[in-house]
Amino acid sequence: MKIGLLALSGIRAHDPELLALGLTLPGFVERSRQIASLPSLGLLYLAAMTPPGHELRYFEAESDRTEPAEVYSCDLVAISTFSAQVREAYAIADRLRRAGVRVAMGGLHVSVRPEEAARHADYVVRGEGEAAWPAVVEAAAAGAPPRVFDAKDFGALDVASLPVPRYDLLGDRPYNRFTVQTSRGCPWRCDFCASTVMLSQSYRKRPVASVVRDIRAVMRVRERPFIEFADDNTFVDKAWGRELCRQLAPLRLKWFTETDISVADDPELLDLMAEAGGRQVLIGLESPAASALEGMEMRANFKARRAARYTEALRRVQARGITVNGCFILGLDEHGPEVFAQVLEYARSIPLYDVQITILTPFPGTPLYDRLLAEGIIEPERWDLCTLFDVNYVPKKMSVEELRAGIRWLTERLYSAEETAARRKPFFAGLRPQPDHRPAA
Ligand code: B12
Repeated sequence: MKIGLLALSGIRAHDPELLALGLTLPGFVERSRQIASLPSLGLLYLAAMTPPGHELRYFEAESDRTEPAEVYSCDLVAISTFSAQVREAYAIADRLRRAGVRVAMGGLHVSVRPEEAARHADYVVRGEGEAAWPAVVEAAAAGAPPRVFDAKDFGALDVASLPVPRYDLLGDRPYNRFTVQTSRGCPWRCDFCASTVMLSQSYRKRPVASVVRDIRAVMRVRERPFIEFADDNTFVDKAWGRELCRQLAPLRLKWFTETDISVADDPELLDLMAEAGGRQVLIGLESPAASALEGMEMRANFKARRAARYTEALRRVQARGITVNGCFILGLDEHGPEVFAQVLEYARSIPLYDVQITILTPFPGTPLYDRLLAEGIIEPERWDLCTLFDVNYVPKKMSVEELRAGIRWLTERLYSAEETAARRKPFFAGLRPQPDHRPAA
């Protein structure tokens, strides 16, 4: 068969006023450009698991979010879904099926709404796709009837046996970053989190040698790549993290990752991260007021317990030349209209190179979604609004309009050229050797 892998990339947001603002603000535009064209790692993993004897092609949807004409020449097309683009994905799937092309769908969204996806796709996979994919290919080749496959029926996935993603299929598309996974899942369970924890609850680290092997495969496609680790939380295990960095150092990479504030507890790890090419870590600080963090992380109340020590921790990371992108969520239960000014003030008071603000988003499948649905304060099935920049629920202590206006107000201030420069200045100053650290003449 001819198998097409169709990725829907790019950024999604609908609030027209926020969009208009974003397009003019330097701090905002910069991050969007960096990430807008990451390839779909999930599809590259499926490609690597495809049984021999089939022809494989990787496609990106067009900039108007329609499918390229060549996908119609495929016998089977695999589409990966996030909630925000799932309606576009369904529309593409419907058109392909009308034209006689078989469609398989997987990814975070359809894993939690398989019955919805089954109305648009021949084959739907719940959970991590690697083990189920050969069975999907076999079903499509045999013209088997539509079916929902559950990863659980194919046994526990051993991350040590993951193949090298087929980066070679990306051809010479102009990606400015490449994704590699070092781990899957996260030991914490934040009620809003809609990342890999949705596919499999367990936290698993990959062997460091496999990560290095995959990066070498990226380097065959791009000699000096910038790597974005597509992990939920990279440095949970500090000893493993130190070993990872030791083995990354000789590759002379630059990389970005998401982790939690506990990296700052381990000075040796921080040194090794810097030596290994760590450029930025994205850390969820979530809220300026610790009270809003109470109970958010449901296993050990991790986030609320840490909040008091943020400043010192962030300083330790940035002193190594690794920038921190601190993330705040707006619209938590405890947040009233005063939160926007509080975040502005707080972000100014702590050492951060970049700031990310997003709106609390109940994604389907999360404990947050179920809670707000039970309370009757969510717009059900408005998946298009699951962008992190749009509002699909009624916050507890402010109106929807106050939340929308507040994020615009904060966006304008946090991402202005002056504010961005002022925020970054201490970072660069902090890198200069301090007088007491200079070697004696
Ligand atoms: C890289 C990334 C992107 C890239 C995606 C590139 C691409 N073309 O796919 C870019 C930058 C484009 C992106 C955009 C967005 N993203 Co994003 N992104 C990520 C990130 C950091 C890693 C995803 C990843 O690579 N995972 C690793 C792979 C291996 O896992 P996977 O994709 O889930 O694939 C596995 C299974 O799902 C399954 N599978 C997947 N597809 C298929 C298909 C078939 C046929 C089968 C059988 C199986 C299968 O098998 C795979 C292997 O096990 C995650 C955060 C995180 N830490 O996970 C957020 C994340 C996925 N993004 C998120 C969001 C909200 C967005 C945006 C809406 C943001 C915005 N406002 O624009 C947009 C979505 C727009 C769009 N185009 O879809 C949310 C999604 C939540 C949700 N449930 O929908 C996440 C979880 C972050 C978060 N804050 O919660 N993102």
